[in-house]
Amino acid sequence: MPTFQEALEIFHRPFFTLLRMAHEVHLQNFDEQTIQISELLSVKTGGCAEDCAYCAQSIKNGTKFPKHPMLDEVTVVKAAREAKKKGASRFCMSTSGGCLSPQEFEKISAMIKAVKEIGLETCVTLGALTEVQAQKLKESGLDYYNHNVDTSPDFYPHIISTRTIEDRIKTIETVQKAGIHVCSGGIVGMGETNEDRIKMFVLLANLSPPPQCVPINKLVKVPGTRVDDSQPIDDFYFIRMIALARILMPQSYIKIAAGRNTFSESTQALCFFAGANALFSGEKLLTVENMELGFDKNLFNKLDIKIQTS
Ligand code: SAM
Ligand code: DTB
Repeated sequence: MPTFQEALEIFHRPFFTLLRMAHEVHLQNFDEQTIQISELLSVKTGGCAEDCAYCAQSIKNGTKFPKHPMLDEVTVVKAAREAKKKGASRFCMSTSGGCLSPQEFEKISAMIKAVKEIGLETCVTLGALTEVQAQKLKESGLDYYNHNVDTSPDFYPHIISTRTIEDRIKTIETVQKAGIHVCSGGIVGMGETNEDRIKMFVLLANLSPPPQCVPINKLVKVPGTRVDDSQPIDDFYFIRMIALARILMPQSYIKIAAGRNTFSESTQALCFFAGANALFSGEKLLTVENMELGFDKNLFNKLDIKIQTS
C-alpha cells in the first residue's frame, strides 16, 4: 500500500535514477519490446449532461462538435474489423451521457458480443453502473471497463460537480465484483498541482486490486471547455508520471492515452522506457485527433517494438 510521502519521494528522484528504477520494475513484469494497442470508437457522441470541465461532449461546455445517437452494430463491427487488421488487440467503445436507456444497454451488450466474436478484447466506457448491469456486461463477454478517477480527490470538485470521486470508486468496485478488468486512470494538465497528480496515482495503486490498465491522458484543450487555457504539463513531468505509475502499479498496463500526438518520437520512446506499454492507435480518439497514419509503425520499427497480439 504505497503512501503519498513514498510516492512523492520516488517522483522527485533524479530523472535517470527514476527511469532506471521504473525500467527495472517494467522488465520484471513485462516484455520491454511489446506494446498493447487499442482502438477507440465513440459509439454515442455528445449531448452529455455531466459537467466535466475538460470534455468536448458536455452540454455544459460551449463546444462545437457533431453529436450522433448510438451507432448501429454493423457500423461498429466494421470499425472493429478494420482496427484488428491494423494491429489492435482491443476495441474500446465509448458512450456519452450518465446512463444508457435499457434499449441502448441491450444494443451495447450485443456489440460487445459481436466484437468479441471477431477475436478482439473488448472495453467499454458507459459511466456509472449497477451490479445487474455489470453482470450483464460480463455475460456479454466484456474484458475491460474504462472508468477514470481523472484526478485527485481534492481537485475533483473543481473539475466535475455532477458526480463525486466516491461515485467513481463505487462503480470501479462494482466492475471488479463482476469479474471484469478495470481500466482506470486520469488526465494531467487541467491546472491541478503535481501533488494532485501523485495523489491520483496513489489512489489508483491502493485500489484492491489496482486497475489492470491505467490510461494517462494529457489534456487536449478543446476550445469552449473550462480548462482550455490551462498551462500544459512539461514532457519530462509526463515521463516522470509514467515512471511513477509503473513503479506503483508494477503489473498494470500503463497506457499513454490522449495528447500523445503532442509528443516527439523521443518523448514517446522515453515513455516506453519508463514503463508505458499500451496506447490508442488510430487517427481519432473520440472527438479529437490522435496519431497520423503510419506514425506508430515507423516509430515501432525504429525502436524494435512488437505489437501484442492478444
Ligand atoms: N461516459 C464515460 C465515463 O463516464 O467514464 C466516458 C468518459 S470520457 C470520454 C473518458 C475519459 O477520457 C475521461 O475520463 C478523461 O480521462 C478522458 N478525456 C476526455 N476528454 C479529454 C480531453 N479533452 N483531454 C484528455 N483526456 C480527455
Ligand atoms: C481514456 O482514458 N482516454 C480515452 C478513453 N479512455 C475513452 C478518451 C480520450 C478522449 C480525448 C478527447 C476526445 O477525443 O474527445
